[in-house]
This record gives sequence, structure tokens and C-alpha cells, in this order.
Amino acid sequence: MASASETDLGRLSSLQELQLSTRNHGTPLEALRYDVTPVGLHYLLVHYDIPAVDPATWRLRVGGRVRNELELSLDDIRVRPAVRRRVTMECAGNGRARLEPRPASQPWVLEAVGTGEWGGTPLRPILEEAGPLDDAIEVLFGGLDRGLEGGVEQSYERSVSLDEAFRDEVLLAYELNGVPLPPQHGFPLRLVVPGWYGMTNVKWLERITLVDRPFDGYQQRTSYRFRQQEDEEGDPVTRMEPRALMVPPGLPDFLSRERVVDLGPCRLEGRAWSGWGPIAAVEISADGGETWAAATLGRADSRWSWTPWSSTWEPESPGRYELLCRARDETGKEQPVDPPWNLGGYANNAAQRVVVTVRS
Ligand SMILES: Nc1nc2c(c(=O)[nH]1)N[C@H]1C(S)=C(S)[C@@H](COP(=O)(O)O)O[C@H]1N2
Ligand SMILES: [Mo]
Repeated sequence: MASASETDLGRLSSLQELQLSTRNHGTPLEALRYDVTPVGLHYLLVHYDIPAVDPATWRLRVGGRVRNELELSLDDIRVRPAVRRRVTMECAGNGRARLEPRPASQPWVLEAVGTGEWGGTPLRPILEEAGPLDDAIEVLFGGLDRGLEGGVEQSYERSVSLDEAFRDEVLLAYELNGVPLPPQHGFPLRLVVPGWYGMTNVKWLERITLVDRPFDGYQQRTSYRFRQQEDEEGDPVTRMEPRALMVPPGLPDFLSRERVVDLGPCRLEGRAWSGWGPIAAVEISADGGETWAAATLGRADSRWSWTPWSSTWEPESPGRYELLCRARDETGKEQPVDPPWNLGGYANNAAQRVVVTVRS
């Protein structure tokens, strides 16, 4: 077993990677067919252990730079105005395993994304009731789960700016797809910040603290920054970069996951999303990225949920092909074909590649 300090230097044994990838499962890509990802198929990322929570004694505490501290039970939260929002959430590490060299962390290939129908209450009125003092600049969200990371013992905590926390669509969710939040997704309460990568959506929430200086805890300062070298400060990871994914067509091979399809028209379909703006285009390539053709876009269920797309591919002859898809959003951000490397392996939104053998 490597020590924590060895793994920080970027060496994970294959057993450690397997351990991470069995605890934190992805959404099978065939489940991109559902508008809302069924609960058990939604990807999962748990940094430490799933904490045991007694809902009867659990309280949400709102404090720090506020006029009125609040202490809310689950019942207090449930009687507040209820909303349901369809939100696509993606882990910032999605695509990490396709980077070379591979950063030492959860080895996602491409499947760390899902769309939930999150039910809960808007955050803003709670913050207004607490009444931020003039010097409050950020809102810090603290989870109940504890562990060690980079040798530092910590609770999972992340902050967002006051402006971001006051957005109307930010919610405190106690339901997923109409059922109480399952333990692994943050029971009894989690934060949902539409458009941002998964790490912002703090699970097992128990503390909301308004602060008068930028939060510099581990998950804000050390993790989730774009860096090429250890000693750089780096820019923070924030919103989801655009990405399109396809349901791999035809039949999979058990071990390689490569696909086999019969000669003839082949329907391709999938989903695309971006945290920066609505999806403007999805394109398909059947020649490894030499030429691209536009796919047809469907309608997203909400601004914050993924956009369906489809296309028909007509291979001319049997053989081995490499299919790619890529998305562009209305701000002009487009997926690259080559993976954008960084030390933490964040936001690798290089176009998906699917190897397909066409048989006659
Ligand atoms: N308290 C807490 N919140 C957390 C995490 C965690 O480990 N602890 N993981 C974060 C990360 S990195 C992601 S990608 C999402 C995953 O949410 P899900 O498991 O419900 O899909 O939760 C985020 N919230
Ligand atoms: Mo994540």
C-alpha cells in the first residue's frame, strides 16, 4: 500500500484505482436514453465514507456573517416552498482516465454525468432570512462526511460567491426523482448549483456559513484548480465545459466494449450539455475527426438539463470506424479533439471516440 504522500505525487496502484472505480460508479452510457437518469443509474462520487445520519436529530445551521442565525430541522425545510428542477450534473474529473499521464484520482472514463429531478426548497429565501452582513462575500457549505485527503483531515466543504448562492435556481434538495435523497446522494439534504461541476453540490449538508474572506479549505485551494505544476496557484474549476456523449451503437464486446453494427443506416443518439450556455450544435465524425456533420438537436427539458441529439450514420462498406461527437454552446465554447491536460485531470472534454466494426 502506498502512503498518502506517495499517492499525492501521482502514483496510484491499479488496485487503488479499482477500489475507487468500484466505490464511485458511472452512469452506463446506454442510460443517456432517459431524460431523467433513474436513481440507481446516476453516477456517484463519494470522497470519504457515506455518513450515517439520524433525520430526527439532524439540523441545518446557517451562521457566520449574518444578522440571524438559523437552525432548521428537516421538517422545517420540508414545509418551505417546494420546487423540482431537472439538472444535469457532471463530475469535474469526467474524462480523467483518458489523459496521459493519468492524474492520480478517481479514474473516470466518460460516464460521470447524470440528470436528476432534484426536489427541495430554493436557497435564496433562507439566505435572506439569515440576512447577510455587509462584509459577507462567500457562502460556505459544509458536509457531515470526514476523511483525509493530501494528508489533511477535513470535512467536505466548498464555497461559492454570494452572487452565485443568490441565483434563483440554486436549491437545497431533499428528493431525487420523487423519492427521498438516497444515502449515497446526500441524505437528508444537499446543495444543487445548476451549471457547475459536481464538486460544488455539497452532499450531507449540515452547515451554511457566510464568510468575509475567500474560503481557502482543501477542496477550494488545493483540489479543483487548473494547474500544470504543483507550485502554481491555478484557476478554480467552476462550470461544466460543453460535452456531447453518444449511446454507443450496436452490440458491445464484453471485454473491450468495442461495438459491432450491421451494414446499413445506423441511428446515433445522445445528450449534450454545457454549464456556460445552451447547446448550439452537436457534430458527428465517422472518420476519426477528419470531417464532421451536424446532428439534429432536440429540446432540453430545462436550461439546466441536457439537450438530446440524434443523427443517422450510413457507413458505405464493412470495416472498422472511429465515431466521434462534439458539442458547441451558444457562448462559442467547443469541445477539443485532443485532451486538455492538467495536473488534477479536470474538465477533460475532448470529443468522445467510439470504435465500431461494421459487418456485412
Ligand atoms: N459532502 C460531500 N459532497 C460532495 C462530495 C463528497 O464527497 N462529499 N462529492 C462531490 C463530487 S466531487 C461530485 S462529482 C458530486 C457527486 O454527486 P452524486 O454522487 O450525487 O452524483 O457530489 C459532490 N458533493
Ligand atoms: Mo466530482
